[in-house]
Amino acid sequence: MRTVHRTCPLCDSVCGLRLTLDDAGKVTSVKGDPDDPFSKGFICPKGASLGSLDEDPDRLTAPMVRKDGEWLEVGWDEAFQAVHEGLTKVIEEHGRDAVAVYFGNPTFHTMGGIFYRMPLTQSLGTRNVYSASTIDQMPKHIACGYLFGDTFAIAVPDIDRTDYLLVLGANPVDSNGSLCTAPNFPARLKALRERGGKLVVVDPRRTRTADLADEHVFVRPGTDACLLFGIVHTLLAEDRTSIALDVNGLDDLRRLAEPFTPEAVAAVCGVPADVIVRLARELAAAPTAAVYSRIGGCAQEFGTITQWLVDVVNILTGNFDSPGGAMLTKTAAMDLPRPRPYVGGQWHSRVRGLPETMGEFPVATLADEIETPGEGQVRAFVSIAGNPVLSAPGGPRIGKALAGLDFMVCVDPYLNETTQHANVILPPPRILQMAHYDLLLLTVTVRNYTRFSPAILPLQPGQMSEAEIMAKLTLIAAGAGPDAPASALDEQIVGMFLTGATQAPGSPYEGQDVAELRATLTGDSGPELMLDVMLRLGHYGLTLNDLVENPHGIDLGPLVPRLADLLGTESGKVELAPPQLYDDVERLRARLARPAPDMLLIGRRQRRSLNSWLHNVGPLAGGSNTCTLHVNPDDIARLGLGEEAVVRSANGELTVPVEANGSIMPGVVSLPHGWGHAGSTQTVAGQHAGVNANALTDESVVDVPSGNAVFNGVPVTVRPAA
Ligand SMILES: Nc1nc2c(c(=O)[nH]1)N[C@H]1C(S)=C(S)[C@@H](COP(=O)(O)OP(=O)(O)OC[C@H]3O[C@@H](n4cnc5c(=O)[nH]c(N)nc54)[C@H](O)[C@@H]3O)O[C@H]1N2
Ligand SMILES: Nc1nc2c(c(=O)[nH]1)N[C@H]1C(S)=C(S)[C@@H](COP(=O)(O)OP(=O)(O)OC[C@H]3O[C@@H](n4cnc5c(=O)[nH]c(N)nc54)[C@H](O)[C@@H]3O)O[C@H]1N2
Ligand code: SF4
Ligand SMILES: [Mo]
Repeated sequence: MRTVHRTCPLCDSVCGLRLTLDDAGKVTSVKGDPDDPFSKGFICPKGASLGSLDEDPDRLTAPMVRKDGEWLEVGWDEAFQAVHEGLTKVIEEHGRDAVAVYFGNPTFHTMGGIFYRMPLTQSLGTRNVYSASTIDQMPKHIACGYLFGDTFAIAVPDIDRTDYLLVLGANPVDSNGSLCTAPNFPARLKALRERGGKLVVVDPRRTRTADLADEHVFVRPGTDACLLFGIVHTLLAEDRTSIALDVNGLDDLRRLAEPFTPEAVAAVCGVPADVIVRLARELAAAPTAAVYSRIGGCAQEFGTITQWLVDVVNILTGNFDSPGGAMLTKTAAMDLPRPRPYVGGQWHSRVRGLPETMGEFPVATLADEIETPGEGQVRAFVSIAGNPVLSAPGGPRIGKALAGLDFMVCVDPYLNETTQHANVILPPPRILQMAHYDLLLLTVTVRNYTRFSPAILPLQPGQMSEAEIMAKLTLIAAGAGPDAPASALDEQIVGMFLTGATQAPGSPYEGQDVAELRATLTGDSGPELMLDVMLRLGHYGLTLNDLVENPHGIDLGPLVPRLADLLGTESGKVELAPPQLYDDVERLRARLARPAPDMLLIGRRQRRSLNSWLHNVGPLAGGSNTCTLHVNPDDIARLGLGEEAVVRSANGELTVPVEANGSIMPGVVSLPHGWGHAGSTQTVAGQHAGVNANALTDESVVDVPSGNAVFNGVPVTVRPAA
């Protein structure tokens, strides 16, 4: 028996875990790590089943190649040879844009995924780059790009010190938080109230987060932008602003907010005008306050305006970049390099002409690019840690499109709804065999904090680390062939990092010798060496070794104001009313006049689920973790619904079990996503298949500025199943 510690890699909360293993390396218990200064022993049911997940017998253990419809286990050499042949043929015959790449959510929870995302993208040299960002948080990036010139100037609510928290479209008690890394969210929310603060939740469902709040406000899905404009309008009209930053565009903001009086937006949002006015006054009057919004305020028709106005309210009330308000994390690793100021729409997608954002096209147009013939048609697909058939809007259509490709390769531990269409699947090893560092999630922590976890179990003969798999793919895409060693690429990347730092004016490494610096680095893999450089160049001058010596993590103190480090606008000021959003405000104004459809569909994250891929873990299955349609009892009576209902949208139709639920707003139904495993070879998931909610969502509708998918506020009709 031995006890080991590592960060949980599953969600954004980065909880420290304490695991015990037997001599054979089998996990015998998983508990929260009480010595982690940030998570302090917190654990959720998912983290607690990390052992079952890690040891899932359905995880792939060897590379798989599909020949004549049969899956065969092969060696790595043969697998990479097949990838080389498949990709090279498409590139030679149709050019690099004929290869599309997709990075799914777990890409950002593994070191191999994060550190090789850029190298792989660059070596593929295609414009067809897609990621889970455009089915998730792209509106937030774009809003910050326009406001602050920096797509990563994403502020988090200073939840441990704020006096007033307004949560719009997030349910952190079930999701454990997102773009706001705060282990044990429930305790932090309770503490807020215990110290006399106020918590308000705006959501079309009375969620478990709302249950902890002082006040819950129902909002009609997709109308938060109107509601926030009503708040902005009130703050400006009543002269309740206390702007503490150097801003541009206050008059333009006033003009844009003019039509959105509380009275004008009330009917659209379903929120009474006097409530909107009161929320504005409370936000202005609170000693400190923060507005926080996630998927409900991103993956909807006006996601970018919503996210923009979230920070506008934070700024107008004097609560941006100051303690107790919305603040920017000061990470241990150096800030990731990115172009500033942000410029979007540098090129456009071939079929629908949708603008590129942060170098990506919207996942909502992936199927168009695969299906539509012509110069630049996508014929090969590289999927890293993604399951777009279940997770992207119009998912079933993506499945059909993938089936018609010339070549497809996936890096994924499972044979699932997406990877079944691949020619080659390259499985990463077990979770406990991977070192862990949350390069991205640690940029949005509510305290400055860092933690690195070395691999707990060694790789066995015949296994390959995810980093090495990614490096090999990168080399193949770059034309170096299937036999080029991964280590050569690692050294090249580390060398580039160091050379850049020796040449950057003001860098701690300016003018130093690259070879000498390289000799000081430690780390057991390419990503670890890269991390060591990023830590050494970071804000605290830490090294990887410092992190190894502190296996429970290091508390780096409360958040401190740091907008000045990140602000990248041309004017050097915060752009309160970015001209790039004017057209979209017009689109929103038109929304004010649009009649509400009879029923609107929203999503629902389940506590013991994680997008599409934890449904095969026995201890998490069943109970509340099933795929049902939540319907308000009044709607059940009005529509005469029985045990099952037929839900129809512009895109598709599903028959689903009905679950009466008084906490959902009348006129709204909720279906969780990530289900639809019928016919799956995954034993447990196949038994609790559920249906694919994204058969109903519509890829032809996007949040215009970001191209983000619309999962919330989808017009549907609901009728009893025959
Ligand atoms: N209707 C609706 N749809 C939604 C949402 C919604 O709210 N409503 N939410 C959206 C959001 S926020 C997101 S982030 C997306 C997620 O969209 P995706 O990332 O496309 O989907 P996931 O279900 O997270 O799929 C993760 C894949 O990674 C694999 N995987 C797991 N661990 C590893 C690993 O360590 N390495 C590798 N290489 N692969 C691994 C899993 O087997 C699985 O195939 O879904 C979106 N879809
Ligand atoms: N248990 C669990 N945890 C997860 C995940 C999971 O699948 N399961 N996924 C992870 C991922 S990838 C992400 S991105 C995060 C997401 O983290 P969250 O955004 O906190 O999670 P959701 O449950 O999607 O919360 C969205 C909330 O918005 C509400 N909503 C829907 N439409 C609207 C609207 O138009 N306006 C408003 N105001 N509210 C609306 C929904 O009812 C829901 O309560 O969670 C992460 N954590
Ligand atoms: S909250 Fe997230 S990080 Fe923490 S134990 Fe649960 S799944 Fe893991
Ligand atoms: Mo997500």
